[in-house]
Amino acid sequence: MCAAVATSPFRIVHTVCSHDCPDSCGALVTVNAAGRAVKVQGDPSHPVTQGFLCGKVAKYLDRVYAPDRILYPLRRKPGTQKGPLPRGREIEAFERVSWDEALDAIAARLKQISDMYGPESILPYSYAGTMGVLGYGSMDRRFFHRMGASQLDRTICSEAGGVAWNLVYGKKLATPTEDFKLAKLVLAWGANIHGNNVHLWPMVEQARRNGARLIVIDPYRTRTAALADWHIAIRPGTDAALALGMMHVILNEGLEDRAYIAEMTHGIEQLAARAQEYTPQRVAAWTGMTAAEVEQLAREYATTRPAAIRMNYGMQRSENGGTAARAIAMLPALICAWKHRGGGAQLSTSGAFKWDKEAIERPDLALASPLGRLARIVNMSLLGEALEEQGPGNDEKGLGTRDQGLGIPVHALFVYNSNPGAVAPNQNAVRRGMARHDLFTVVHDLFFNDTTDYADYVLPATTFLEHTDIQGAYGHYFVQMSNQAIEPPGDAQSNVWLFSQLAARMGFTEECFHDTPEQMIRQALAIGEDGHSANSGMEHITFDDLKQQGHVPLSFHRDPERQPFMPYKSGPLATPTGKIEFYSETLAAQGLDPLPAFVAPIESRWGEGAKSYPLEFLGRKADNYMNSTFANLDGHRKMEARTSQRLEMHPADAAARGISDGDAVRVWNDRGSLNLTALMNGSVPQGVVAAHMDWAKMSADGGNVNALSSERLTDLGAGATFYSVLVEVAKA
Ligand SMILES: Nc1nc2c(c(=O)[nH]1)N[C@H]1C(S)=C(S)[C@@H](COP(=O)(O)OP(=O)(O)OC[C@H]3O[C@@H](n4cnc5c(=O)[nH]c(N)nc54)[C@H](O)[C@@H]3O)O[C@H]1N2
Ligand SMILES: Nc1nc2c(c(=O)[nH]1)N[C@H]1C(S)=C(S)[C@@H](COP(=O)(O)OP(=O)(O)OC[C@H]3O[C@@H](n4cnc5c(=O)[nH]c(N)nc54)[C@H](O)[C@@H]3O)O[C@H]1N2
Ligand code: SF4
Ligand SMILES: [Mo]
Repeated sequence: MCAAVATSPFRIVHTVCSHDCPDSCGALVTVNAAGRAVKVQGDPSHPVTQGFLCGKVAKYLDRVYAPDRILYPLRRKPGTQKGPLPRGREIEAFERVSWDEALDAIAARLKQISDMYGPESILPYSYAGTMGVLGYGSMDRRFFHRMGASQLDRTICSEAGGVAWNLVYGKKLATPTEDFKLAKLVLAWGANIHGNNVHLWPMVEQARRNGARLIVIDPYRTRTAALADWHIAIRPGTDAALALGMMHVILNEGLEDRAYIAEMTHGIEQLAARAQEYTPQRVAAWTGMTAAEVEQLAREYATTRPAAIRMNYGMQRSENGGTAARAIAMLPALICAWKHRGGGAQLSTSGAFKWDKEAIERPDLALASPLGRLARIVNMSLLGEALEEQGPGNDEKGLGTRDQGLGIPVHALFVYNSNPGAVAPNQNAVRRGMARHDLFTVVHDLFFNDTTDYADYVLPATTFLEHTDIQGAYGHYFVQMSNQAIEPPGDAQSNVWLFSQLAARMGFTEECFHDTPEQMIRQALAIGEDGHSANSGMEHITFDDLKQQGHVPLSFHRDPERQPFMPYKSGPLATPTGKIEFYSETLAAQGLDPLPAFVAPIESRWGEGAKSYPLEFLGRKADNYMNSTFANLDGHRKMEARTSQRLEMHPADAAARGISDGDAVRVWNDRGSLNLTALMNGSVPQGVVAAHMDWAKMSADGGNVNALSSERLTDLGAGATFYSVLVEVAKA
């Protein structure tokens, strides 16, 4: 792909958009003779990218060449306070140092902390700033395992739904994205396709041209909902009730596929008994729908072939979101939507990518750490608790985080690929923790943000144009090579480089710390003597082919027309019974309900807290940012201006509080408070208010939506509950 026309002064390099998005687009970067990227475009030969990028990444050079990119390692000036710094003037709190100085000092401090408090007092904090296999988790994992640092349970996004899906199906496989074009009914369930997963949209449009209907189940009127045939503005956290109500109707009306159920599933009798409790009337009372609507949805779903559900992670960031996802995941099994090409469901395709994780992460290195074993695990969704409750003076409370209770306070926080100051729940607790004077904090990122304000060292990171990586996806079935297109600006360095350098400074002598990105890509692919990958589904892939072709489908998706991939059409599955599990012995053994049930979230209109805080708050993602990424760029902010710093309200809730459109309002709960401007645009049902994620430091009062979110965890997977939040609102 690096081939260029002989006479052209331009090179075109195949890269992969590494942002945390299901689409993992193939992106072609045009580089001029001076080595500057001049254009980024979607790969037209990639069947899912189809030659276009989303609005955020189409403007990517604004990010790559942003004048405020961090270009050099920085050390906090002595005497400066940790905490919010005025935007644009962050640099005043730091002084430039060389990489050598920074690496020596960081390694020395980490050693000291490890010796004094034990290595588990060091907490790495990372998520999916890059989804590249190397950048997401490779040299960093080796480094922290070898050191004996705490392990991080990466629960902030998709754990509840992931655990739920695996309980039902054993493995995260899904209807191929391209096949949605064959559906006659698409149910977007807690899935903002147009905003978050835009490369599915052309498939949905094609399906609709062939007569398909699009139904959106989302409390918020997203761009997707606005374009739907039917938008069901379900009340937050009530999806399990709706799914069970649909089962009730399907089973009572005999719309299920009995042969498939008998052959492929486990526990139908128990599920049917449970579903009997969920009459359309009861479901209507919880969800805010009418009983007739519940019936209509169930009938339409069960009688249309092929029917495809795009469930995304929105509905599972709720207290009982695991069960909701589990119940929804069962629907296609009940009617055997998996039997028809273009039917089924997609939560994630990630289970199909079998990288050699042992080789790239090297958990065995933990045996060489001072601990001599794998370290404790800290849940990233409890960062505030982990930092606050374990701080000095709180030691008598003892025992670590809720996860393991090892009783070792966190003394060093190493942040990369994430911006916890903006994205982690209970922001005020997180920030109190990060402001601890005795906490040593390193942040590796591209811009000054809500987290760098608390750093002792800020290190400059690279964009996907500036390093080499390999990537899978959670919304398609292609392995892709991302080639380095340009030199990093200033002294910016990749994650792989950073952790291999730090390993040397720590005196780690294992060979693997010298591995180059190419060697690590070969390890991830488990390239054997014959040049082919030994990973299941990748056996046909060679390093050179991948390098040359840019993207290669997984083996089962090579010839979709003649051999379409239809997961779960036949068994056996990777569940304990080998079947699709309606009833889970695994959950029963843990003392949990083996069947799905609707339990109202504690933070919902049915909870005690609703007396003081009667409104359900959705702190949602912005269509034009990627979580907190891009919010610092003017062009992206302009695209987001309509809803930026707004509190979207239903006119009845506003009127009850004497609030008019455009009024300054305060929204608060026990955890925090935000000042926003009321916006009545028909986006939310009564009882629900919504605001978009921004940088805390971009707002007048220095907080974002996570000032309101809680550290309560989901029912399955111990994930974050960003969408189970109660608030009150008043005119400011
Ligand atoms: N533009 C853009 N794209 C993104 C991102 C971004 O920030 N911006 N983030 C990326 C990331 S990290 C992820 S994980 C993916 C996936 O992202 P999703 O999980 O799909 O994203 P969300 O927008 O959080 O949730 C989808 C929808 O669920 C709705 N929702 C909230 N609560 C409920 C509920 O109780 N029930 C139902 N039915 N719906 C509910 C929300 O209003 C939202 O419109 O998107 C990725 N793509
Ligand atoms: N209220 C609310 N909170 C949420 C959500 C929500 O919907 N509502 N969504 C949640 C979800 S689903 C997720 S996934 C999380 C996402 O949370 P994060 O993973 O923290 O996502 P981002 O905000 O995109 O921050 C990623 C950071 O990594 C940096 N980065 C990018 N590439 C690299 C690299 O190669 N190296 C290094 N060192 N850094 C890099 C970026 O500049 C950016 O600052 O947020 C969660 N928080
Ligand atoms: S953010 Fe998603 S849609 Fe946009 S370019 Fe990246 S992978 Fe594609
Ligand atoms: Mo996410």
